[in-house]
Amino acid sequence: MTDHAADFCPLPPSLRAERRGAVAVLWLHRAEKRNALNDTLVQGMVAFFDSLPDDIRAVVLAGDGEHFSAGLDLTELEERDVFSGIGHSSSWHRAFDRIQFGKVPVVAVVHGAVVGGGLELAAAVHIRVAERSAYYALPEGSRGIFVGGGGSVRLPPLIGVARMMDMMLTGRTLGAEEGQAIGLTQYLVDDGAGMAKGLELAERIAENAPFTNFAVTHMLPRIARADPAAGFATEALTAAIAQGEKEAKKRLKAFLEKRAPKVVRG
Ligand code: 1HE
Repeated sequence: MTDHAADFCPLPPSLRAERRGAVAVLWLHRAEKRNALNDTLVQGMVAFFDSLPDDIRAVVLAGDGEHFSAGLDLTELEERDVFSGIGHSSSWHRAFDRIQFGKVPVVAVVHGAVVGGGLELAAAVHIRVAERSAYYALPEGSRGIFVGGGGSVRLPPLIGVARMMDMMLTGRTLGAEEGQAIGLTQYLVDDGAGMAKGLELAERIAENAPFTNFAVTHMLPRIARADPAAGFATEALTAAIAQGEKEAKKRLKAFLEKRAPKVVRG
């Protein structure tokens, strides 16, 4: 891959970005510390997602080395008073929110250890691709801490409260096949094939109408959590706005004039 770091904002050495057409690839680039997430790295991700060039339509997030991420950098787990502890956890919430509710859809490619804050990070993206080496754990229990990167909000809808309790209380790890079977990941590929799959998906996503991608990533999760009456009303408004977009009219016309591809079984 060619390095086009100049396309993006300055990043800390623990992050590395590349452009592939309309897709940006962001690498956690701290393999010597198993991509442990320190504050500099987390704030670097905020800067990256906030300043994406307008022509970037999707992002792939991956980890260098043998593991996606070892989670919170435990060397930064200094003694904090309650108030600054809340501030620290909130800073992760804000950072991961920028990914989940950012400008474009994000695909994570995970492999090796996807643990603690690394799993919380993976839970904040829109599509997860796992290589067979991936395994998931929440070692916070054994470290005497608690999830603080939004895991208790984002993981239960993906894997269920009971499974999350089991992982946190007993240290149980899930393998890549288990993660795929329970819907934590959407794609499972052989080791080494994750980036190609992630790029293929991101390139497909980048072709969608930008408003549809916005509606799917920003509106759908909120509608899904709303009470049904508010959900139906919000869905109707979102649908009406989407169909009023020039891009939708162009795409519908192309289909009706037999210029657009049919839906075929993949
Ligand atoms: C680290 C970290 C880290 C590795 N913080 N430095 N996360 C954990 O409890 C997971 C802790 N890490 C591990 O269990 C293992 O490192 C791995 C299974 C991920 C990888 O094992 P391995 O054998 O490939 O690597 P290693 O020899 O254990 O680690 C290599 C180096 O990375 C070593 O540093 P070195 O200077 O001795 O070479 C490790 O100290 C360093 N390293 N993981 C800091 N996490 C917002 S709340 C979220 C709460 C959490 O995320 S809790 C979960 C924390």
